[in-house]
Amino acid sequence: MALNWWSPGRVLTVEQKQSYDEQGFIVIKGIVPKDQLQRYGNRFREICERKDVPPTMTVMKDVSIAKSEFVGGEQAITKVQDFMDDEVLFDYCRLPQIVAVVEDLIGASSIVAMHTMLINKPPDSGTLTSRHPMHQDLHYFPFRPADYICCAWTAMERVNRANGCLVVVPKTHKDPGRLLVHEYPKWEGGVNKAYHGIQDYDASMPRLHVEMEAGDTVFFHPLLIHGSGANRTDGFRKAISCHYANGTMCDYIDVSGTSQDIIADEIKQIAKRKYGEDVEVNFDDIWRVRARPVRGHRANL
Ligand SMILES: O=C(O)CCC(=O)C(=O)O
Repeated sequence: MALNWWSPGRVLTVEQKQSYDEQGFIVIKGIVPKDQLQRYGNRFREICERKDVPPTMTVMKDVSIAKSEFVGGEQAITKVQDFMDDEVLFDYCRLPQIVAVVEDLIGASSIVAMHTMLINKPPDSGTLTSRHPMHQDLHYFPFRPADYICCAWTAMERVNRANGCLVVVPKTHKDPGRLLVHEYPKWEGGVNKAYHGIQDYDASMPRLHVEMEAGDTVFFHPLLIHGSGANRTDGFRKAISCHYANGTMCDYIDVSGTSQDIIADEIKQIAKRKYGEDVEVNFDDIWRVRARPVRGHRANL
């Protein structure tokens, strides 16, 4: 089923769909209610205190804090990843208003939540490690086609340049080079685990700071170049996100021998540490374990 940008969606207008197709992203204002954001925030703080953390979840610390003396609570945690087995946080991925927009962008037959994150950007400790290098999310994924994958990223509080809002380079999802080569940036203060950036990133490309209010959501294409700046405020900048894929149109591909080898190896090492060094892990299976249908059946993924 080819995507049709010329007819209105269930919730999006033709203009909104075409804007996503042209720019690689679209912001929908006020789509997640404040009481839901509060629930997710409260649950995040419980997870920071290690309360009922599902075994499949990964809780990541900021590199500058991981190396230093003990810092507790939400000050130390940069990201909670793989919350597909968390009753409260996974509610975000099932929100009908989010799923309806995703259906309009990648097709309605089968929608699978593939990758879930709650990103907490604590006040930068002075090392600038709270930055997220410019990257394309497809670098992390062994499934295609890219046009049938979409991220929903919801601001949990006001996000702006000061606290490190998302920065995007519009239209880069259409570039002929498509998926670029990524590596760890050579930052003096270090960089967080698995935060790869584009190797030869051209900083002269016109970028846009996506300032949003709490509850606003940006939906973006997995080839769109994006990242985020340092949090130079005293507050925590939180966002919750889910990457969805169309489970009928997408299927796994073998990424070995491609520029994705570097991330596939790293993710397999992380999985081995979690599930046991003697467990042979395959990159597709790591994603199969994460995948949860939120509409229709699971199909290929
Ligand atoms: O929330 C952020 O600061 C950036 C998140 C991001 O781009 C990602 O995790 O891929």
